[in-house]
Amino acid sequence: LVAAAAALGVLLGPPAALRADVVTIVASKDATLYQDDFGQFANGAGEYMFTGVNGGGAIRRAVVAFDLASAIPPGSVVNSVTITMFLSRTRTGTFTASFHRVTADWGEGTSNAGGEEGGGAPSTPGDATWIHRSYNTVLWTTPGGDFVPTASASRSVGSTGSYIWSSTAALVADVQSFVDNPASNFGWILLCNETVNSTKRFDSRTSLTPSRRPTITVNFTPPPGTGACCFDTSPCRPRTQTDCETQGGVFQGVGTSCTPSPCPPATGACCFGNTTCSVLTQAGCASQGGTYQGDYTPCSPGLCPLVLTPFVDPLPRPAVMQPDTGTAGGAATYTATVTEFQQQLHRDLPPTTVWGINGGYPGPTIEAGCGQPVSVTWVNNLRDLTTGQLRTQHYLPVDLCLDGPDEYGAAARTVFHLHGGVVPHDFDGYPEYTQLPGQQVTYDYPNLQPPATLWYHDHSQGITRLNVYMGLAGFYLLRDPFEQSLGLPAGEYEVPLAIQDRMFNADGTLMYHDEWHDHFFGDTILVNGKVWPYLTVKRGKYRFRLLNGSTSRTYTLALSNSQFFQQIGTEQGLLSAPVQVSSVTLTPGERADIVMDFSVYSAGSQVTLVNSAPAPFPGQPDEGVIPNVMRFVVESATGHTAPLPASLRPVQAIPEALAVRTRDMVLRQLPDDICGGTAWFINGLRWHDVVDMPRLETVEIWRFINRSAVSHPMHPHLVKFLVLDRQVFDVGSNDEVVPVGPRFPPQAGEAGWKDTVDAPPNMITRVIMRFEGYTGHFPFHCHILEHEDNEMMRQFEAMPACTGDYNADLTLTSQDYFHFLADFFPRRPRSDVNRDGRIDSQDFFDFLASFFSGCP
Ligand SMILES: [Cu+2]
Repeated sequence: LVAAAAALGVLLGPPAALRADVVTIVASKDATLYQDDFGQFANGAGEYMFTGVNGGGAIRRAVVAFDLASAIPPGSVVNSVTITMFLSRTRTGTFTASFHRVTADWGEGTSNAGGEEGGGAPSTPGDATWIHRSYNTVLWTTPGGDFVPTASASRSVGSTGSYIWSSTAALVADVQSFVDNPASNFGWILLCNETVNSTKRFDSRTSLTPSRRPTITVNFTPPPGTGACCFDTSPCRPRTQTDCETQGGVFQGVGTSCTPSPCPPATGACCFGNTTCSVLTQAGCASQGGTYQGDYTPCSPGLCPLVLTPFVDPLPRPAVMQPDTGTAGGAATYTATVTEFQQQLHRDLPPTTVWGINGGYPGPTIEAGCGQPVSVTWVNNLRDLTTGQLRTQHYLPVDLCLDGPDEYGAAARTVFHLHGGVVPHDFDGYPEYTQLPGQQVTYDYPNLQPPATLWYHDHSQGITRLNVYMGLAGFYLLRDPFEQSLGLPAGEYEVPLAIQDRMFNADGTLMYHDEWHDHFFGDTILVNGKVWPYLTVKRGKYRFRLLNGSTSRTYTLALSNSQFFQQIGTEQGLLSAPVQVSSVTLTPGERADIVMDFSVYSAGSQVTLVNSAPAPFPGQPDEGVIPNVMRFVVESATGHTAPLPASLRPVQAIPEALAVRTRDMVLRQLPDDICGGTAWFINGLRWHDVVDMPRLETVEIWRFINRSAVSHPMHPHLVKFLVLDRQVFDVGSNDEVVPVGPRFPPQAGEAGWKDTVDAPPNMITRVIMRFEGYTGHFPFHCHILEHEDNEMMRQFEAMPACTGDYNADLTLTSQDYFHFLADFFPRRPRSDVNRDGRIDSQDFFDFLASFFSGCP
């Protein structure tokens, strides 16, 4: 027997010593259950997950699971378990966070909130949400997740950093049950104190920082007959010889252990800037100056970030648009043709497919003179670059649920709005009057308004953000002899700067969300279509027409040396006098006219235009900031050195007493009963709800009451306004807005004629304006393009002045009615005054009755 046993021993090798092994593995899935928004929101693919209660009183719970079966062979005995999480963002306070075993399976979809991720994103199929185990087919038995009431592990979590939940008997029992029965492994749910504001944000398994991903470390004793098994693409694991070889590993012998690993050192993807990737060991990657992406990560496409060096490309100056007839700067006609083409947006980027006007992104600048009409024929000639055929589909993914695409699908529609222009309704770029590829329209711009830094951009219903992102924007500079007599820097010393953020794929193509999101924030800043360019300047003054042409991003612009500069104008023209400032903040759509003096620098100096505005805005300091904008390189030549005039153009205040009406515009995010999730609303109404009918030749005060957490840059078409003041408010017990504290007047740089204004969160922003110009429907909207594309755009009807003379011949005749009706109804199929679905004579009567109501 002894001999037989010895023989058997020789046959099987030495008796397997039952040695403990240790594995650490990253989560295989994770998600956040957001209690708010009725289970419509999720964050399956996000970088973060949340637990605790947010400022609005809504609970968040994180769910996380680990693929233990692939790491721990069946029959193992679990000895100890720890879970490690990285807390990357937190409200002040220390709370107990507890893992509970989840008792039902759940999913992780492709939803990705972006930004700080606190609000989640619209759910995608398979997502776990507050009510769904798998959106939107399988529900939890109990909303908020099905889990064991007793915690398996708890600890307190306070400030940011790495936290380890120590081993407990319950945690060991959980893992043992997962190893014994892998089909029962649904992971854990992480609960935080749910009675107070306690939000904690942890990095998820898709964190961009691999060391911050959730991990579980299990100490276990593998069953007899197993040994270390080495793989090329995953770490050493205990296996039986048969299992090891079946799975493509190299068996190291019964009783061998993975702790320490006998296998060759791990390799993984190593990134070398500009998307180059090699599979190397961590040490090899470091020695070659690369960035290691983690053990066994493959070099998959898009893994390595694009690294673009700032300030290597000269700043492009948009060309001046050349007229077909007349002269640039005077009365003229133009053809502005929209096409698709490729343009190099940075030295190290492959050419990017963009849309532009007359071959340029941004489009060429239209130079115009006050009182000298300009006519522009806007031609939509968007063609697929590869086939040459007129586009039947947009270049970017179109969210078909939004107002506009719900009717027109993914068509590559365009329509141009002259932002800040006082323009008749028919030529204002009404969002529904879009042109398809192959179509064109001629707009007449009367230029009967003071000089201003105007800009043109696409305004197509529901796809404005996509069209502007593709490049459809340009300057329209309106001048008059008075302004030109002031001796401001001109010619080569006057430079328009269109500032926009973008994000690129590795192949140079523009990256944008597939579905509508609350915001889009790019990771690079372009000025006039170049990423982080530089401008060589002479030693003297430059006039910069700053435009924030971004979809969502706000900029607070300053010089890197904190040097002061002069602000001389706002959107709608010059200030009454130059204002010395150290920074200027521009929300999307806002412009500032500034003068910087480079005569104070020595030749060869460099000074950078930097940005410090968080995204979203106003947000938290440093959050989401892209600091670089562009750089100025000072050469030795002397430039424009004439002093600035002490006064510019007087700004005549409108007395508040002249206002005939105050309108409240409440800005809120609300559930969207059409597309699901939430959308942004003005007074809870939508585009087709036309209830605001200001009369021409009257003055009104509008109060933008922002009941949301982000700034909304509000822009009414047709009119210019003055900012009166801003005031904090509380919300009373009956949901009423109660102003508190003082009214803050606008800062000096904002005390001019404007057409777009920052309405900050939790404040009432009051503006005063005189309605002048033209009757008809005009949009007013938030200029965060994601917001205006999803309901934060409505329209007012500018009613005729109480003379009510449509022919302007000073007698009101039946001809006036005919003209008015002919103009009114053909364009407006939805203009059913009675809202009974039919347009009939009763509608005419009702309309005319309201038309002149309120007139003396
Ligand atoms: Cu907004």
